[in-house]
Amino acid sequence: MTLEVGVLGYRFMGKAHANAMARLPMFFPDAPAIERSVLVGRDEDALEDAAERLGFDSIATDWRDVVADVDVFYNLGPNHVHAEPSIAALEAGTPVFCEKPLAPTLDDAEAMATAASEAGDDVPAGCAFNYRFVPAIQYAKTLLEAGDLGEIHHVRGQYLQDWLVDPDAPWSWRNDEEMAGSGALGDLGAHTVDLLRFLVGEDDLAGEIERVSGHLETFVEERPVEGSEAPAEPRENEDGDAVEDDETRPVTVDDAYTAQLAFANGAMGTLEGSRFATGHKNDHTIEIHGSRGSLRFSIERLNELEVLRAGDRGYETILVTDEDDPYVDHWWPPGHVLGWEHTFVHENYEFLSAVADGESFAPNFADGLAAQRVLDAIERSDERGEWVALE
Ligand code: SOE
Repeated sequence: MTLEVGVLGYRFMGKAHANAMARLPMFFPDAPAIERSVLVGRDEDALEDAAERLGFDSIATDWRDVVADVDVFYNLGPNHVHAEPSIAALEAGTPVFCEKPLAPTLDDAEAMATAASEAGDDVPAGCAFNYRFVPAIQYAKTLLEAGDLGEIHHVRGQYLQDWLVDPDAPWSWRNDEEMAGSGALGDLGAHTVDLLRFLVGEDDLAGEIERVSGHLETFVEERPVEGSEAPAEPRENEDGDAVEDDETRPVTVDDAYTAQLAFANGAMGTLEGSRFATGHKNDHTIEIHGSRGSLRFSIERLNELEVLRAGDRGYETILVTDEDDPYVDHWWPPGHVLGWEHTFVHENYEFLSAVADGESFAPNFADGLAAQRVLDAIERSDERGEWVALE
């Protein structure tokens, strides 16, 4: 059977997932057969063009016409359109793959997780935390699970970008609280929190995150609108008339955040995410220190894992490109490195296989919600100026 896939969104994430789907039959011959059936968006001309480039058979300008008719629905739109279409799809029994953060608000994330659990385990609802699918990260997880690092004391996660350090960088939906929910916190922090949960939260190494302390900052309060990445929502005045674009729009989310975490088993965590880290383009770094060793990973060197065992005088850099490393046998001989886009191929392979087999998939909406709870608590902690416990 060929799975007909409907995809909402055709910009950055639309391209990343369409590329992944196109690679699947070439490199993962046991992946289920899929058809890039329908691409969904609002602007018909832009959609036509994107559907042609990204290999979709047809277009639709209303997701309501699509979610029940396809075999799988991908929600790759801005955060404020994650909840309604995803819930409608799940209510129709259609599996959903939704980009991160799961939703702009905790309420939306809770509603989405409820819809997913009501749809049942044979209707997978995945949250696209693609960094779980880096071979070096999965290798790190096997070391942690084997107890190689011992008792976990410190976890550190930094996600540094600099695309907003220029005050004239254009405004986009990512700068708007209603559309994005939060800024660096949700966009970058969601990845970091999920990776730490994946690496040390499961298997009871560090346990759940129990308390957080957060600090959020907005450095530039308004930005020019022109050339923004996605068209802003059309705005209306109180009488419902369209309002012309201003020259600038306010930035209503954080540009950067920091947080401290306390884990159930006593481990301490520090997090940082910024769009103002000059010179850092997409630098997602994870460090973990245990009683028997430490490890270090950065997405800008995603084929490598640095490992230090107690007694060593420095880190050993392991190139995670051997045939028996996760996913590598599908690609090139050892040493022929993989890139960022491969993480999307791996997650699409796992998700679509789960759909075809009617099996559960992780990371799922419950994982998306768990990350959202941490982000929400970090935001509340910043507002209150005190540590906040997670319920
Ligand atoms: C933008 O900050 C962004 O594209 C994120 O939205 C992605 O999730 C991350 O992988 C790269 O940076």
